Amino acid sequence: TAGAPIMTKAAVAFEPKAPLEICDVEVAAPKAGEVRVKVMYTGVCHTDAYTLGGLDSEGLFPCVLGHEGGCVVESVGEGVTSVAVGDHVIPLYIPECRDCKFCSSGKTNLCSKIRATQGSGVMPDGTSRLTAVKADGSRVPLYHFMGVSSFCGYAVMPEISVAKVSASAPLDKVCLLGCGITTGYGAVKNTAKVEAGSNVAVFGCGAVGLAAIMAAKEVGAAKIIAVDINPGKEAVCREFGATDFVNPKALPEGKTAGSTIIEMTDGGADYTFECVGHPALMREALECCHKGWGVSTIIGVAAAGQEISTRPFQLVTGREWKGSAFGGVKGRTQLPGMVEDYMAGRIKVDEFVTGKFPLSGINDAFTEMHEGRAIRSVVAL
Ligand code: NAD
Ligand code: AHE
Ligand code: ZN
Repeated sequence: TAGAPIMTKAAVAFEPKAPLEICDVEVAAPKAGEVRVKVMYTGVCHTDAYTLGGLDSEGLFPCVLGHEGGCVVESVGEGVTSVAVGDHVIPLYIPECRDCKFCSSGKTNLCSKIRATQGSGVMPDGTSRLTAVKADGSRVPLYHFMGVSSFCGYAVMPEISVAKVSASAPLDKVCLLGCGITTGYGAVKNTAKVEAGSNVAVFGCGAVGLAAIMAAKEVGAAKIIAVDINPGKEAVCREFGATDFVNPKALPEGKTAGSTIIEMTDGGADYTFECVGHPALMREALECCHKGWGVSTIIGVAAAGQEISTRPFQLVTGREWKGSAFGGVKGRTQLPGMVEDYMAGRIKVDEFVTGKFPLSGINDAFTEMHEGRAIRSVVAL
């Protein structure tokens, strides 16, 4: 019944660097302005591994990770008007309130409405809706993660944190639009605004990098140079649109990916994207941009405490350093259209799914990622 807590299973991160544990979790009813969703499927993003690895300065434990959900609204709290029970939704780790200074600016997708509480692992009223219930009956309150926590049978979030999408779209695929695909694709189209005929280099070819390659091909980029230390990625990069593949580990002595890209592009790429999260690679991606106009976009998330550096002369001479979160996409406004683009065959989504796992196998999904075998694993709740 609406208003009652629900018992479900979740993969709980009790501490950093430990495997997730499948536990009974009680999910409280949505309060005013909130929705409770049944999570049908979730992707596993590198950011989940990053936070589980203890590298996130905002990481809080014990928590329920996961932020790439494909969900159905189970119940709504008082005053919710934008979605109803039964709607298919994709949770948004960047909400869209359409009211805050950021949403109103027309300049960014970074809604600020609930960012502070979200970063503290709680709902806007300062409390959690998630409690682990142990075999002996003891109760352990859990933190939410990125305002989503999709490694759980049910999740609760404010209504501004869900995008209603077509009910005919398969949730085991479009869950990936909740982060990885949208991020790389949007970084090319919204953040860097790559033009036809440009030379593009993408550092790191996981789901985020491949989505950047896909978008670069769509906009008609000339050269699309994929860079990855995993030689097994070459074939898929070319399928997604890469014209060239550079493995930094297989280059002749004295050459780097950056120097190779500068040679291949007569002085530097017009646009580069860092999709790994390593500050040294961010520098390399900036410095292999073309003098005068090259734009490098940071997408990768670096470990707590790390910083980027370059000679200021790199910027003085016309290179631009940018960053992109969720591809600059305003979720409630733009995600439904991305789902339509997928349904109409204009963007790939199925091709990103390399494996499916039951919740009980979620740690194997992390292993697939760490060992370089996965683009995206999808977990069924
Ligand atoms: P992933 O693990 O699927 O892919 C990373 C790829 O980088 C792999 O193919 C790996 O072989 C490659 N790689 C690793 N080290 C490399 C190196 N030194 N040089 C070249 N390639 C290297 O990860 P993902 O899910 O695609 O995420 C990529 C990054 O983007 C992560 O840092 C993640 O946290 C971040 N991310 C950011 C946003 C955002 O909104 N800014 C959204 C999603 C993910
Ligand atoms: N919490 C980290 C930063 C993590 C981060 O940069 N997150 C990205 C999304 S990664 C998705 O896989 C993001 O969108 N950030 C915007 C935001 O507001 O968090 C830290 O350094 O503290
Ligand atoms: Zn992510």
